[in-house]
Amino acid sequence: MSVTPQPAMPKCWRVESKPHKFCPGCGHGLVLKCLGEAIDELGIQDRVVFGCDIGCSLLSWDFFNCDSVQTHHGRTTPVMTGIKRANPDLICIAYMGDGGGYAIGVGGIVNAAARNEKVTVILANNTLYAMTGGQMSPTTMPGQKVETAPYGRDPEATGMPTQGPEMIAAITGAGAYVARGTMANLRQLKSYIKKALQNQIEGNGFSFVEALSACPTNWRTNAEKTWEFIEKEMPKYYKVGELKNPFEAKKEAQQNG
Ligand SMILES: Cc1ncc(C[n+]2csc(CCOP(=O)(O)OP(=O)(O)O)c2C)c(N)n1
Ligand code: SF4
Repeated sequence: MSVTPQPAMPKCWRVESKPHKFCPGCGHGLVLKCLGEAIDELGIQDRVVFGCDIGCSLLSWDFFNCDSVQTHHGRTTPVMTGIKRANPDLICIAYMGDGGGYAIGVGGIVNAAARNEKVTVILANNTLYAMTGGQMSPTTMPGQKVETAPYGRDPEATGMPTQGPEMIAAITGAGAYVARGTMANLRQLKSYIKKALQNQIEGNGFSFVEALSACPTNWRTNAEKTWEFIEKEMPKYYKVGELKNPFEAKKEAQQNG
């Protein structure tokens, strides 16, 4: 009898909710795969509370075999902060899009970051409001055509794209972990997410990872153009790398005696 090979899934993924509900080619599934593998490797599934926002991220409400909560738009960080403060042994993960995190939820993120709350925020930046049909978001790039800017984003009228990790790195104290990864480099993205979780496990401070993510449906791109956008267009405005790494800082301090 032949056995149909099954795709490898993280152990903490909820098999009953797969195949998932994202569009083909969507970046959310890849970011959540990195998160799932990081949870597995750290052995923290029983301690995780996963919170997702409104927007396409909410399609992950039943993604994991972990305690999960779906919040009002932009309110995931404060909800996770409350749960963490009530039970510091839990590992609280807030998952959202750029609209939820940098527009309607920016107050939640900025204040949690400024207080160095010991939660982990993972934000999928796909440069627009995807779930509602592709409107301009804070991370839409200059010249990028979206539903509410059909001639392209004009920075004179609407400003330059929000640089989330750069902003959060500037306002967090010692012990914060801040990075920007991309779905074009999943190994690296997973390592950033793993460090962001490890940082929470050690109780060092706020942890934040932005992931450059694709929305082929609203970008109206085929597979080739999607990769071109992710690999060539997004890095023009969004630099991939670690901005704050308390593990490195600790190592350097030890080396310097
Ligand atoms: C308070 C409030 N305002 C507006 C909306 C409508 N709304 C639902 S999803 C969404 C955009 C989500 O965009 P983003 O957070 O970037 O996530 P994505 O869908 O791109 O993953 C908006 C504006 C809402 N649900 N609640
Ligand atoms: S609309 Fe975009 S972000 Fe939403 S599920 Fe589809 S591809 Fe993903």
